[in-house]
Amino acid sequence: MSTENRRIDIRAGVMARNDASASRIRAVLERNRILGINIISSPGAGKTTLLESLGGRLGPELAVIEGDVRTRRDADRLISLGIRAWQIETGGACHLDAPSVEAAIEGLELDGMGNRFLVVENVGNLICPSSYYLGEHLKTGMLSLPEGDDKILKYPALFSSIDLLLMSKIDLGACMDFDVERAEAECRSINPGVRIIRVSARSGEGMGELESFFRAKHAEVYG
Ligand SMILES: Nc1nc2c(ncn2[C@@H]2O[C@H](COP(=O)(O)OP(=O)(O)O)[C@@H](O)[C@H]2O)c(=O)[nH]1
Ligand SMILES: [Mg+2]
Repeated sequence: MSTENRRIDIRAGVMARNDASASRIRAVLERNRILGINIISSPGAGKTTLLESLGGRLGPELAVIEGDVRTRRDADRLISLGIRAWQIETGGACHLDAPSVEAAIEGLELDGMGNRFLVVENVGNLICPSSYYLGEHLKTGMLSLPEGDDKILKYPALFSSIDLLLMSKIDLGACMDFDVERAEAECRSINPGVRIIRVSARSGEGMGELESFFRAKHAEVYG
Protein backbone atom coordinates (compact mmCIF):
# COMPACT_ATOMS: atom_id res chain seq x y z
CA MET A 1 0.00 0.00 0.00
CA SER A 2 1.36 3.44 -0.89
CA THR A 3 2.16 5.96 1.81
CA GLU A 4 -0.61 8.19 0.46
CA ASN A 5 -3.20 5.40 0.67
CA ARG A 6 -2.09 4.54 4.21
CA ARG A 7 -2.47 8.21 5.20
CA ILE A 8 -6.01 8.28 3.79
CA ASP A 9 -6.88 5.04 5.65
CA ILE A 10 -5.60 6.39 8.97
CA ARG A 11 -7.54 9.63 8.52
CA ALA A 12 -10.71 7.73 7.59
CA GLY A 13 -10.27 5.60 10.73
CA VAL A 14 -9.83 8.67 12.94
CA MET A 15 -12.93 10.30 11.47
CA ALA A 16 -15.01 7.10 11.81
CA ARG A 17 -14.03 6.84 15.50
CA ASN A 18 -14.83 10.53 15.96
CA ASP A 19 -18.26 10.24 14.36
CA ALA A 20 -19.18 7.10 16.34
CA SER A 21 -18.33 9.00 19.51
CA ALA A 22 -20.28 12.06 18.30
CA SER A 23 -23.36 9.85 17.81
CA ARG A 24 -23.08 8.68 21.43
CA ILE A 25 -22.77 12.33 22.56
CA ARG A 26 -25.90 13.16 20.58
CA ALA A 27 -27.74 10.30 22.30
CA VAL A 28 -26.79 11.63 25.77
CA LEU A 29 -27.93 15.13 24.76
CA GLU A 30 -31.26 13.83 23.44
CA ARG A 31 -31.89 11.62 26.47
CA ASN A 32 -31.55 14.75 28.61
CA ARG A 33 -33.30 17.17 26.19
CA ILE A 34 -30.14 19.29 25.94
CA LEU A 35 -29.25 21.48 22.96
CA GLY A 36 -25.58 21.06 22.01
CA ILE A 37 -23.69 24.14 20.76
CA ASN A 38 -20.10 24.08 19.48
CA ILE A 39 -18.42 27.52 19.41
CA ILE A 40 -15.35 28.00 17.20
CA SER A 41 -13.24 31.16 16.85
CA SER A 42 -9.74 32.55 17.08
CA PRO A 43 -8.19 32.86 20.54
CA GLY A 44 -9.43 36.04 22.19
CA ALA A 45 -12.56 36.57 20.08
CA GLY A 46 -14.62 36.67 23.28
CA LYS A 47 -16.01 33.14 23.69
CA THR A 48 -15.54 32.81 27.44
CA THR A 49 -16.75 36.35 28.12
CA LEU A 50 -19.87 35.59 26.08
CA LEU A 51 -20.43 32.46 28.18
CA GLU A 52 -20.04 34.44 31.39
CA SER A 53 -22.76 36.78 30.15
CA LEU A 54 -24.94 33.92 28.91
CA GLY A 55 -24.61 32.23 32.29
CA GLY A 56 -26.22 35.31 33.85
CA ARG A 57 -29.25 34.77 31.61
CA LEU A 58 -29.54 30.97 31.53
CA GLY A 59 -28.40 30.19 35.10
CA PRO A 60 -28.55 26.45 35.86
CA GLU A 61 -29.88 25.69 32.37
CA LEU A 62 -26.32 26.20 31.05
CA ALA A 63 -23.43 23.74 31.19
CA VAL A 64 -20.08 24.33 29.48
CA ILE A 65 -17.15 22.25 28.29
CA GLU A 66 -14.00 24.31 27.82
CA GLY A 67 -11.19 23.37 25.46
CA ASP A 68 -7.69 24.80 25.69
CA VAL A 69 -4.20 23.51 25.07
CA ARG A 70 -3.23 24.23 28.67
CA THR A 71 -4.66 25.65 31.91
CA ARG A 72 -8.02 25.43 33.62
CA ARG A 73 -8.45 29.19 33.47
CA ASP A 74 -11.63 29.35 31.39
CA ALA A 75 -13.48 26.67 33.36
CA ASP A 76 -12.37 28.35 36.60
CA ARG A 77 -13.78 31.68 35.38
CA LEU A 78 -17.16 30.07 34.76
CA ILE A 79 -17.19 27.92 37.90
CA SER A 80 -16.49 31.04 39.99
CA LEU A 81 -19.76 32.43 38.61
CA GLY A 82 -21.66 29.28 39.54
CA ILE A 83 -21.76 27.90 35.99
CA ARG A 84 -21.42 24.12 35.61
CA ALA A 85 -18.18 23.74 33.62
CA TRP A 86 -15.55 21.14 32.76
CA GLN A 87 -12.07 21.87 31.36
CA ILE A 88 -10.37 19.79 28.69
CA GLU A 89 -6.63 20.43 28.34
CA THR A 90 -5.62 18.98 24.97
CA GLY A 91 -1.89 19.11 25.80
CA GLY A 92 -1.11 20.34 22.29
CA ALA A 93 -3.96 19.37 19.98
CA CYS A 94 -5.40 22.32 18.05
CA HIS A 95 -9.03 21.16 18.27
CA LEU A 96 -11.42 19.10 20.36
CA ASP A 97 -12.48 15.71 19.08
CA ALA A 98 -15.62 13.83 20.02
CA PRO A 99 -13.92 11.22 22.29
CA SER A 100 -12.48 13.98 24.49
CA VAL A 101 -15.87 15.70 24.68
CA GLU A 102 -17.58 12.37 25.42
CA ALA A 103 -15.21 11.85 28.37
CA ALA A 104 -15.85 15.42 29.57
CA ILE A 105 -19.62 14.81 29.44
CA GLU A 106 -19.13 11.81 31.73
CA GLY A 107 -17.13 14.05 34.07
CA LEU A 108 -19.86 16.68 34.04
CA GLU A 109 -22.47 14.01 34.95
CA LEU A 110 -25.14 15.62 32.79
CA ASP A 111 -27.67 12.82 33.24
CA GLY A 112 -30.67 14.05 35.16
CA MET A 113 -29.13 17.44 36.10
CA GLY A 114 -31.75 19.49 34.26
CA ASN A 115 -29.38 21.45 32.00
CA ARG A 116 -30.98 22.56 28.72
CA PHE A 117 -27.93 23.95 26.90
CA LEU A 118 -24.44 22.45 26.64
CA VAL A 119 -21.92 24.82 25.05
CA VAL A 120 -18.54 23.49 23.97
CA GLU A 121 -15.95 26.28 23.72
CA ASN A 122 -13.53 24.79 21.22
CA VAL A 123 -9.78 25.42 21.18
CA GLY A 124 -9.10 28.87 19.70
CA ASN A 125 -8.39 28.18 16.01
CA LEU A 126 -10.26 28.90 12.78
CA ILE A 127 -9.01 25.79 10.92
CA CYS A 128 -8.71 22.45 12.74
CA PRO A 129 -11.91 22.47 14.89
CA SER A 130 -14.16 22.89 11.89
CA SER A 131 -13.50 19.30 10.66
CA TYR A 132 -14.61 17.55 13.86
CA TYR A 133 -18.31 16.94 14.47
CA LEU A 134 -18.96 16.82 18.21
CA GLY A 135 -22.62 15.74 18.14
CA GLU A 136 -23.80 19.36 18.35
CA HIS A 137 -27.11 20.74 17.11
CA LEU A 138 -25.63 24.17 16.38
CA LYS A 139 -22.19 24.72 14.91
CA THR A 140 -21.32 28.30 15.73
CA GLY A 141 -18.51 30.52 14.45
CA MET A 142 -17.45 33.77 16.07
CA LEU A 143 -15.54 36.63 14.47
CA SER A 144 -14.62 39.65 16.58
CA LEU A 145 -14.17 43.14 15.17
CA PRO A 146 -10.46 43.46 16.09
CA GLU A 147 -9.68 40.45 13.83
CA GLY A 148 -10.57 42.35 10.63
CA ASP A 149 -13.43 42.17 8.16
CA ASP A 150 -11.50 40.14 5.56
CA LYS A 151 -11.30 36.88 7.50
CA ILE A 152 -14.48 35.07 6.43
CA LEU A 153 -13.29 34.11 2.94
CA LYS A 154 -9.81 33.25 4.24
CA TYR A 155 -11.28 30.46 6.38
CA PRO A 156 -14.08 29.07 4.19
CA ALA A 157 -14.17 25.55 5.67
CA LEU A 158 -15.39 27.01 8.95
CA PHE A 159 -17.56 29.89 7.79
CA SER A 160 -19.32 27.88 5.05
CA SER A 161 -20.27 25.09 7.47
CA ILE A 162 -21.69 26.98 10.48
CA ASP A 163 -25.34 27.37 11.43
CA LEU A 164 -24.75 30.58 13.39
CA LEU A 165 -22.21 33.41 13.05
CA LEU A 166 -21.62 35.68 16.02
CA MET A 167 -20.09 39.03 15.11
CA SER A 168 -18.56 39.79 18.49
CA LYS A 169 -17.22 42.89 20.28
CA ILE A 170 -19.73 44.90 18.27
CA ASP A 171 -19.34 47.65 20.90
CA LEU A 172 -15.94 48.41 19.31
CA GLY A 173 -17.55 49.41 16.00
CA ALA A 174 -16.84 53.11 16.39
CA CYS A 175 -13.08 52.63 16.84
CA MET A 176 -12.51 49.71 14.44
CA ASP A 177 -12.04 49.89 10.70
CA PHE A 178 -14.36 46.88 10.25
CA ASP A 179 -17.12 46.80 7.65
CA VAL A 180 -19.75 44.61 9.33
CA GLU A 181 -22.01 44.52 6.24
CA ARG A 182 -19.10 43.33 4.09
CA ALA A 183 -18.17 40.50 6.46
CA GLU A 184 -21.80 39.41 6.77
CA ALA A 185 -22.32 39.49 2.98
CA GLU A 186 -19.16 37.43 2.46
CA CYS A 187 -20.40 34.84 4.95
CA ARG A 188 -23.80 34.67 3.21
CA SER A 189 -22.05 34.30 -0.17
CA ILE A 190 -20.56 30.95 0.92
CA ASN A 191 -23.29 30.00 3.41
CA PRO A 192 -26.70 31.35 2.34
CA GLY A 193 -28.64 29.83 5.24
CA VAL A 194 -26.42 31.14 8.04
CA ARG A 195 -28.04 33.02 10.93
CA ILE A 196 -25.99 36.05 11.98
CA ILE A 197 -26.21 37.81 15.34
CA ARG A 198 -24.19 40.88 16.30
CA VAL A 199 -23.19 40.64 19.95
CA SER A 200 -21.28 42.40 22.67
CA ALA A 201 -20.78 40.70 25.99
CA ARG A 202 -19.49 44.09 27.19
CA SER A 203 -22.55 46.25 26.34
CA GLY A 204 -25.10 43.43 26.26
CA GLU A 205 -26.10 44.21 22.66
CA GLY A 206 -27.49 41.12 20.94
CA MET A 207 -27.43 38.94 24.07
CA GLY A 208 -31.23 38.86 24.27
CA GLU A 209 -31.43 37.91 20.60
CA LEU A 210 -28.89 35.14 21.17
CA GLU A 211 -30.78 33.76 24.16
CA SER A 212 -34.05 33.81 22.18
CA PHE A 213 -32.37 32.05 19.26
CA PHE A 214 -31.04 29.28 21.53
CA ARG A 215 -34.45 28.88 23.18
CA ALA A 216 -36.23 28.76 19.80
CA LYS A 217 -33.77 26.14 18.56
CA HIS A 218 -34.31 24.10 21.73
CA ALA A 219 -38.07 24.23 21.14
CA GLU A 220 -37.59 23.27 17.47
CA VAL A 221 -35.52 20.21 18.44
CA TYR A 222 -37.46 19.06 21.51
CA GLY A 223 -40.90 20.68 21.20
N1 LIG B 1 -14.78 45.37 23.96
C1 LIG B 1 -15.09 44.09 24.17
N2 LIG B 1 -14.14 43.26 24.65
C2 LIG B 1 -14.49 41.97 24.86
C3 LIG B 1 -15.78 41.48 24.58
N3 LIG B 1 -15.81 40.16 24.86
C4 LIG B 1 -14.58 39.84 25.31
N4 LIG B 1 -13.77 40.93 25.32
C5 LIG B 1 -12.37 40.97 25.73
O1 LIG B 1 -11.60 40.18 24.83
C6 LIG B 1 -10.54 39.49 25.51
C7 LIG B 1 -10.63 38.00 25.24
O2 LIG B 1 -11.85 37.50 25.75
P1 LIG B 1 -12.12 35.96 26.04
O3 LIG B 1 -13.57 35.82 26.37
O4 LIG B 1 -11.14 35.43 27.03
O5 LIG B 1 -11.83 35.31 24.60
P2 LIG B 1 -11.74 33.76 24.15
O6 LIG B 1 -10.29 33.44 24.04
O7 LIG B 1 -12.43 33.72 22.81
O8 LIG B 1 -12.45 32.96 25.18
C8 LIG B 1 -10.72 39.84 26.98
O9 LIG B 1 -9.82 40.88 27.30
C9 LIG B 1 -12.16 40.32 27.08
O10 LIG B 1 -12.37 41.24 28.11
C10 LIG B 1 -16.78 42.39 24.08
O11 LIG B 1 -17.93 42.06 23.81
N5 LIG B 1 -16.34 43.68 23.89
MG1 LIG C 1 -11.80 31.24 26.22
